[in-house]
Amino acid sequence: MEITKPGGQSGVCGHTWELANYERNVNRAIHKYNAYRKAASVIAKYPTKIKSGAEAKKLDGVGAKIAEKIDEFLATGKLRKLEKIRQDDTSSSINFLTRVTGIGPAAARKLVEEGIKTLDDLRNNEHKLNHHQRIGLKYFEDFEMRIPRDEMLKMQEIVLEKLNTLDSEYIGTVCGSFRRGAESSGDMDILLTHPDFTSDSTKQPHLLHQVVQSLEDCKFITDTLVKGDTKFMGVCQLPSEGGKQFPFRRLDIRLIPKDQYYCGVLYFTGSDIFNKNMRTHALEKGFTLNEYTLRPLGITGVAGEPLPIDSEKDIFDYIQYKYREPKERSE
Ligand code: DCP
Ligand code: MG
Ligand code: MN
Repeated sequence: MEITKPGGQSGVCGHTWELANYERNVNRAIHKYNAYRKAASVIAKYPTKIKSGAEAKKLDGVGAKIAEKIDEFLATGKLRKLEKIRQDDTSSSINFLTRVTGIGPAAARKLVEEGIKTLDDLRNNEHKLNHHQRIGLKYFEDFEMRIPRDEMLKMQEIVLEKLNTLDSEYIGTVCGSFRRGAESSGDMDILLTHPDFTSDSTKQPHLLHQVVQSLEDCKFITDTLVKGDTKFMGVCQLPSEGGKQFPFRRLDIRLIPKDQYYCGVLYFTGSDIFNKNMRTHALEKGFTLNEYTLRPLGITGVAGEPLPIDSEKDIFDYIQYKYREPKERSE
C-alpha cells in the first residue's frame, strides 16, 4: 500500500497527497482519503499546470472544497490546513508510525497516546509490538526504498523459475505496479494458481506452502509476516552480486482458485483507482465485480452465479469495457 506521496510530485498534487494521507492515518476518514487521492490522480494526469481552482474543478473528482484549496495554494504557496497538521505533534507522529508495516492508523494512535513517537521509541518498546510490526521496524529503512524495475525482473525470474521446477502446471503472475510497467515498485505482489485448485475443490494449502518452503530453502525468502492457507506475506532479498548486498523487500504471494484467477490478476494489477472505476462501470452495466468473481445482477439487485472467465479480456468483454493493457491502467 502506497502511503507516502510518489516521488517527484510537488505543488498542488503533492499537497493533495499529503492531505489524503492525513485523512487516512490520523482521522481514519477513508472516504475523504479516497476523495483526495482521486483528485490528486486526475490532477497528476492533467497535461498542463493547473492555473486556478476553477480550472481544476472541471476535472472529474475535484469538488468545490479541493478547488478552494488549490486557489489558496496558488495564491499563497501554502495551505493553512497542512501547515497546522505538520506542526501538530500528535498528527505527525501518527502519520510517521503508520510508515512501519504492520502499524495501521489505530495502532499508531495507541502508541502515540503512550508516548511512543519515533523509531527509537519503537526500538525501546519492542515488547509492545507484534511479530509483523517488529519485522517492519527491523527493515524500516529498506522497506521505505522503492524497488527498481531491473531488480523486480530478477526477483520475478527467481520466483517463476522455482514455480516451474516444482510443478510446471503452476501459473504465477507478478501483479501490482510492476505489471503496470512502473519503473519502480513498493513491493512485489505475486498471484499463484494451479489447475488442481478451484473454488469447488478442497483447500490446497500445500500449493502455497511448498513454494514458500523452496523460496526459503534457497534463501530468497528471509522472514514471514503472515502465512495462511492462501496468503503469504513476507520479506525477500536478492542474492548479493560482487559483494553488493541488496535491500530486503516486501513480498506477498496469494494462492487463488483457478476459476477466480483472472479476477484476482485484474484486481491485484490495479491501480486501485482503475479498479474502482471499472467496478463502477460494471455496476452500470448490471454486474458486480470484485477480486474473486464477476456476477450478473438480477432485476432485484441480487447477484447471480459467477460468470466463467478464462482471461482478463473476458471480464472487459462481459461488461463492455474497452480492453486496457496493464500499462494503461493507472486510473
Ligand atoms: N488494491 C486495491 N485496493 C486496495 C489495495 C490494493 O485495488 N485498497 C489492488 C490494486 C493495487 C494492487 O492491489 O495495484 C497491489 O497493491 P499495492 O498496495 O502493492 O499497490 P501497487 O503495487 O499498485 O503499488 P506499489 O508499487 O506501491 O506496491
Ligand atoms: Mg505492489
Ligand atoms: Mn502489495
